[in-house]
Amino acid sequence: DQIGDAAKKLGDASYDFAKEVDWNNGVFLQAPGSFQPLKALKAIDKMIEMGAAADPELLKKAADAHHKAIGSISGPNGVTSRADWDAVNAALGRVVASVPKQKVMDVYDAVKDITDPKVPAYMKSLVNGADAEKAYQGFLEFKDVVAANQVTTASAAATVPTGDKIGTAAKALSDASYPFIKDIDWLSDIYPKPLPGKTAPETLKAIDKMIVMGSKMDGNLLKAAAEAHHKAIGSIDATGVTSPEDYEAVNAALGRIVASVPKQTVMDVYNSMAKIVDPSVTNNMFSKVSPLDASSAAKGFYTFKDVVEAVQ
Ligand code: DGD
Ligand code: CLA
Ligand code: PID
Ligand code: PID
Ligand code: PID
Ligand code: PID
Ligand code: PID
Ligand code: PID
Repeated sequence: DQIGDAAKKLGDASYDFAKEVDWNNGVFLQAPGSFQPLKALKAIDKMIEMGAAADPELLKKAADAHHKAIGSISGPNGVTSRADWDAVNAALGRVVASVPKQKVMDVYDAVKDITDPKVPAYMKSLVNGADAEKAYQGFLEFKDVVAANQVTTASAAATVPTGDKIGTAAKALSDASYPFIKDIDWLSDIYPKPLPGKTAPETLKAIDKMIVMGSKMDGNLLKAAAEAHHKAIGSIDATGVTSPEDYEAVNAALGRIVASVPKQTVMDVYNSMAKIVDPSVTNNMFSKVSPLDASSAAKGFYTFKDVVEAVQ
């Protein structure tokens, strides 16, 4: 297709730049400017809306392309192969073309709003500047091909199951865990801190398992989960906490996407995360909330998971 061909040209223009970026640099975990959690949440909300509008099949293929690209990483900078670099660009270009232009621009504008204007120049200063400019020129040509292949109307909303066992169980889980949710400091700057003692390649392994799980999920249910998060973001209070009803809808939606993949795929995520999350992290989280609320939430989760497993 045209986007695939254009991605090869983009690769010619951008792979030198890709090789020069230190993908293992911890700076990429930081907010791109001052820490503004509520504004950042707005930007993420725009990404969620764009994700929910995208073609689920093309999202899956993009996830697969990333999984494959992780498998061909080499060298100290963590760069993927030339062929996989091109495949990721092509897959993302197709995702972008599957949503109306305005949804893409809304993400750009919202991210711009939390990005310090000095950030792009700083990024450029870490690589060969001429190669960055060549890559950007390639991106400008690529985006014209994407725009020429772009849909103009958004896809239909997801179908949300009703009266299913997971929906019923989500009510009980939400009642048991909402007090805990209210105890958590959602606006804290602790969450974007690096995991103690873990390198980027180690962390990427666990993220790879999530990418694999995402790719196996039912596309309609994943879209429904994105829509539930978007709605929940719309009802947050000043501390960042969503309403009980929207919280329940998020739990139900997430239970359903978990049930749509094999148990082992879920356990692969859990086990790979358990390897990189030191018990000190969990204990620190626990120390900041009411222990009774946390254990009620945990009990609720362990009951919920049996219902999920039964329909999995
Ligand atoms: C950049 C963009 C990269 C900066 C990286 C910031 C992104 C951080 C994302 C953090 C979000 C949080 C997500 C994670 C959450 C974690 C949860 C726990 O360097 C601009 C200005 C605005 C920059 C900010 C907006 C970037 C938006 C990027 C997309 C958002 C996506 C995604 C997020 C991430 C998550 C993914 C899953 O646009 O951009 C560089 C540009 O900066 C440079 O400016 C451009 C002008 O816009 C353009 O008009 C033009 O002037 C150009 O061109 C210069 O510069 C000139 C000529 O016109 C060209 O023809 C050519 O010759 C060129 O020069 C060659 O040099
Ligand atoms: Mg990504 C984007 C890393 C998994 C879906 N992703 C980005 C970039 C960053 C990144 C490179 C955001 C920061 C930025 O804009 O830099 N993703 C990244 C990693 C992983 C991952 C490390 C780990 C596996 N992503 C992942 C998965 C999905 C996505 C699983 C779902 C399938 N990701 C996704 C989308 C988008 C990203 C939809 C974006 O739109 C965003 C992005 O790239 O926006 C431009 C700048 C970007 C780069 C350095 C990448 C190359 C960009 C072009 C080809 C050349 C460079 C031009 C110029 C020099 C700089 C960019 C200017 C900009 C205005 C265009
Ligand atoms: C400028 C000036 C003009 C020239 C110009 C110009 C540049 C405009 C630009 C630009 C626009 C632009 C847009 C970009 C958009 C990036 C969008 C990224 C979206 C990320 C998402 C992440 C996610 C997911 C995901 C799916 C999940 C939801 C999420 C489900 C259902 C200024 C050059 C024209 C870069 C969507 C993918 C996993 C949230 O206009 O003179 O330069 O860049 O998890 O959804 O699972
Ligand atoms: C524009 C203007 C509108 C019209 C429009 C428009 C276009 C927007 C577009 C577009 C946005 C867009 C985004 C693309 C992003 C590509 C990002 C590629 C990332 C590749 C990576 C590869 C890799 C790896 C990996 C992980 C490793 C690092 C690597 C570590 C830690 C402008 C059409 C709406 C194409 C990250 C995955 C293995 C490098 O908005 O008018 O057209 O395209 O090895 O991580 O090692
Ligand atoms: C400039 C002027 C214009 C011309 C121009 C220009 C240059 C702009 C540039 C540039 C922008 C730019 C951006 C780059 C972005 C790279 C993003 C990389 C993201 C990598 C990640 C990696 C990771 C992980 C991971 C998970 C870990 C955290 C991490 C935990 C819990 C100035 C040329 C346009 C290079 C996200 C995945 C392992 C961080 O604009 O005229 O030159 O470069 O380790 O999670 O640990
Ligand atoms: C233990 C001991 C026994 C008792 C027991 C026990 C506990 C086991 C547990 C547990 C398992 C477990 C699993 C959990 C799994 C969580 C998985 C999260 C996945 C996240 C994903 C994120 C993503 C996306 C997304 C889609 C994108 C890709 C991504 C596309 C196509 C120890 C109690 C049985 C909690 C998938 C969603 C946006 C990456 O066994 O005696 O306690 O918890 O962006 O994909 O867009
Ligand atoms: C298990 C054992 C196997 C069998 C199995 C199994 C089950 C795994 C499961 C499962 C995992 C799972 C995960 C669930 C997670 C629910 C998470 C809910 C999150 C809700 C949030 C709501 C909100 C917001 C929001 C953003 C705001 C904060 C809030 C800010 C900054 C165990 C079956 C495989 C259900 C976060 C979105 C508005 C609070 O593996 O043997 O069954 O379920 O307002 O952000 O303000
Ligand atoms: C213990 C012992 C057992 C019993 C038990 C127990 C307790 C465990 C616990 C607990 C675990 C736990 C975990 C918690 C996790 C909270 C995670 C919150 C994440 C929030 C985020 C917010 C954000 C943003 C956002 C984007 C911004 C960055 C942020 C940018 C660029 C010990 C009870 C089981 C509470 C990610 C979204 C706005 C950070 O196990 O016997 O009690 O709690 O602002 O992006 O700025």
